[in-house]
Parts: sequence; C-alpha cells; structure tokens
Amino acid sequence: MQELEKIWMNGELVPWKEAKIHVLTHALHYGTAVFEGIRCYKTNTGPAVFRLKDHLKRLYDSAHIVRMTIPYPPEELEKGVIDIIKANGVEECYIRPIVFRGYGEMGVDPSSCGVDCVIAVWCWGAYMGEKGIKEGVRAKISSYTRTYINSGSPRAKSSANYLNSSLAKIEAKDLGYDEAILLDINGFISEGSGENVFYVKDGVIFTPHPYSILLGITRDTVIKIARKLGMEVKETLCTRDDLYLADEAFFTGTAAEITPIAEVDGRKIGTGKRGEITHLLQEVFFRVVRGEEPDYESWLTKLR
Ligand code: PPE
Repeated sequence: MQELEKIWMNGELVPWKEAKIHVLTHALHYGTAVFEGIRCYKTNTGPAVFRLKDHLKRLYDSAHIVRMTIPYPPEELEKGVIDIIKANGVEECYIRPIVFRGYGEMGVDPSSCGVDCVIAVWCWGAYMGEKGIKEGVRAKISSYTRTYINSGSPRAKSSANYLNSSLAKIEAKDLGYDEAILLDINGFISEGSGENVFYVKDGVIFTPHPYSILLGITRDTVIKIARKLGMEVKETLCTRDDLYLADEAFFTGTAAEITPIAEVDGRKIGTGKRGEITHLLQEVFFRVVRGEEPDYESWLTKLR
C-alpha cells in the first residue's frame, strides 16, 4: 500500500504510521464495524468529493441498523473528510470512513466497548484495472449465497458482510475469473462482491430490486443519469439467464465506477465487448464526477 501522510482518528490528524488500534479491539474479533467508500476526483476547479452527503447518510444508516451511535454529528465527519484530503495534499483519492466498536470487554456483546471513528484516504486507480474499464471483465456466478436479509442486513455497509464478499471473490479469482456475482437466497441475482449489477436488453436497463443488495450510490447515480438521458430503467427480479442473454452488462460501485461485464460463466454477454449503452453511461458518469456536467454540480463537494 502506498502510504500518505495522515489519517483522521477520533477527531485528530495523526501520522499514517501511528494510526493504530489495540489487538483486542471488538470489531477485529466480531466484525462490529460499518464503513463507507467515497471518491474524490480532480476537476477543473480543484478536487471535489462525489456525493459526500449521501455517503455519510448511508454511514449513519448503517450504524443505526447495527445499533452503534456515531459519536460525531455528520457535519464533523464531513469536515473530517475535507481536512484529511487537504492534509494529504492529494487531488484524487478514495476515502474510507470506518466506525467501529473499540477496546473494552471481550465477548459478543459490544455494549461496553466505545465507538471509534477513523477516516483514511489513499490513491486507488481502476478497481478491476484500466483494461477492465475499457474491455470488460469476466464474472462468475458464485457458489456463495448473498447474505440473507434476516441474517446480515445487506442494506448496512458493515464489515461483517464482507466475509461473504471476500469468500466469493477468492473463489472467482481461483477459478480464473475477475469477479463474482452472488445470487440471493431465492436464487435471483443480488450483486457483485463489491458492486451492483446492471444489464441491458433491447434498449431497456435492468438492475436487481433493492431487497438483498447494498443500495449503491453509483447505482443510484447511473439510474438517474440513464433516466435523464431518456432511457428506461427497471428495478426488478433478475435471473442468471437474464444476464446470460443480455445485450450488455456492467458493474457499478465507488471503487469499480462503471466496469463492463464481458462474460458470465463462460458465456459472452452480447458481443463480449463493452456495449454501446455501457460506454455512453461511462462517458457521462466520468464527466459528472469530474465536474463537467453542470446539471449534476450539486453532487460535488469542492475543496477549493
Ligand atoms: N455492493 C457491494 C457489496 C459493495 O461493496 C459496493 C461498494 C456496492 C454494492 C456499490 O456501492 P456504491 O459504492 O455506493 O456505489 N463497494 C465498496 C468497497 C470495495 C472494496 O473492495 O473495498 C466501494 O466500491 O467503495
């Protein structure tokens, strides 16, 4: 990992190497943490954080679901994000706020452990490579089922949910694929290990309904951009056959941005290359995040 200068830790900017926690931190043992992933992009008027308020809203919602109280108001975390980007002097970065049960008593019950809060930033290029963004990635339907709505709360971006993602990702990579697509407990498509899934059929855009997925902010961004371009978007039940027979498919996520899916389980999707609608959505998306689409300016928090 390429280290930067500082990390925001419980309200202080501490040197990168000193941002440490105790080995008996509750979250390390029991996954009692919620986090966010946000990107800051370079624009003509300096760095700008994309949909910061929406990401922080989801962080507080995740904490609410897992019964943690974040010991700061949202304005303070917003300021923390801006301060930590400035302190590291970067123009573009990935931002990772994490809120977790700290050092106290051991045991599953977290109630005697305080809640700690950290915001780190680092430079993160294309999640599945530049080639993936241009040519698409190869995906595999996972043998792992997405965390069930009554066991892991997929709506919360909680660390505990990511063991499910991690197992699916390892399996997919072991089998020579780039990414996993997980089905929900009823066998319908839910999402990738760290992305939402979309496909295009006969000019209509489809994406799984919100029940078993993390409600991605990039997902919402793409839905809004597509509708504004006059395209039809349906949030519905999607099956693996729908995906196999789609004309185009793509992943969305803060880290993954918009990554085309070229192949699923050895079946080419459409031409097996980046589709036209996917390409158009990518072009508009990258203009939006770089501040080149005035209609979407309100999504940017400018640092200068
Ligand atoms: N589903 C999952 C399971 C997920 O992890 C992400 C983001 C999304 C959907 C898309 O959400 P959004 O970023 O709001 O569009 N995954 C984050 C973590 C990736 C990682 O490897 O760490 C991310 O993209 O930041």
